[in-house]
Parts: sequence; structure tokens; C-alpha cells
Amino acid sequence: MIKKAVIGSLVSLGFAFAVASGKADSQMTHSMPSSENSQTNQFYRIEQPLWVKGAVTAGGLGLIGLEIWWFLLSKPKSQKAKTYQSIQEVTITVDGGYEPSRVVVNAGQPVRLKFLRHDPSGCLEQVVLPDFHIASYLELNQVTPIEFTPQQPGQYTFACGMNMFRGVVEVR
Ligand SMILES: [Cu+2]
Repeated sequence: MIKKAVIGSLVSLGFAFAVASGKADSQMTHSMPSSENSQTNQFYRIEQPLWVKGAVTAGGLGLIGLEIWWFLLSKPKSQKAKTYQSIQEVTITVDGGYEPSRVVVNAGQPVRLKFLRHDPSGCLEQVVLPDFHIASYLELNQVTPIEFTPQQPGQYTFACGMNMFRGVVEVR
């Protein structure tokens, strides 16, 4: 997925260069003196000051940097569960997704995920943890606790009923 993102940015970068050079070419040919005046003379070569070119280049590079940061360096926020009376607890806010979308717990100890649903859309009314055979309806503006005990370390997903929004329980 990360590789795809990099390839995607390289392709879009290449495409941008291709468009830019193609534009320059067409401007060159159309600025040649020609006998037909109506069609070709609507293209003019505009000399832009150097600082404009510099600013555009810097802006482009900035966007590329932002894109690389977004796909490679930004990780979903993870939260470690806190233990109360030997139960590992995390509150997950459901509002246009799951926050946090990554929960870290220990293996072999009961877990209680407290889903607090603020999102009224039907999409997020159900939460499913297929690995633990759990599917639960989330009451709007209430906390719905979901309990299970993961025995094996690993990554276990939770998702809305249609599998559009996802989160991960990382068991260590
Ligand atoms: Cu959904």
C-alpha cells in the first residue's frame, strides 16, 4: 500500500512535468509567425517573472513533500489501554470513523472497548469484531461496552457493519 502511494506520487509528478513541457512546446510552435491569423494567434507566449516560477516550483515541491509525509510518515494515532480492576479499557469515539483507530492491549487479559457513538449515520451504528465473533449495535450518544479476551498477540480489526470504517486492536 505504501509502495503504491509512492508510485502514485511519482506518476503524478511525471504527469505534471509532461503537461508542463507539452504546454511549453505548444506555446513555442504557436508563437512562430504564421499566415493564418485567426486560429493560431490566440496563443501568446507569456513571459513570467522569475519569482513566479520560483514560487510555483516551491509550492509544487511543498505539496509533493506533504503527500509523501501523509502516506509514509503519518501513522494512525494509537492508544494503549488502561487497566482498571484487571480489565484493559479504552474509550473509542465513533464520529466519522473511530478515534483512536488503533488500540494497544496485552494478550491474555480481558479487554473492554467502550464505544461512544456520536455519529448519527446508519453506517456506524454497528461495530463488528470478526475475530472475536462480536457484532454489536451502538446506541447513539451512549457508551456501548464490548468485552473479549485476546489470547494470541496479533492485529485484530474492528469495523462498521459494512466494513467501510476500520480500526485495529493490536494485541501484544
Ligand atoms: Cu459502514
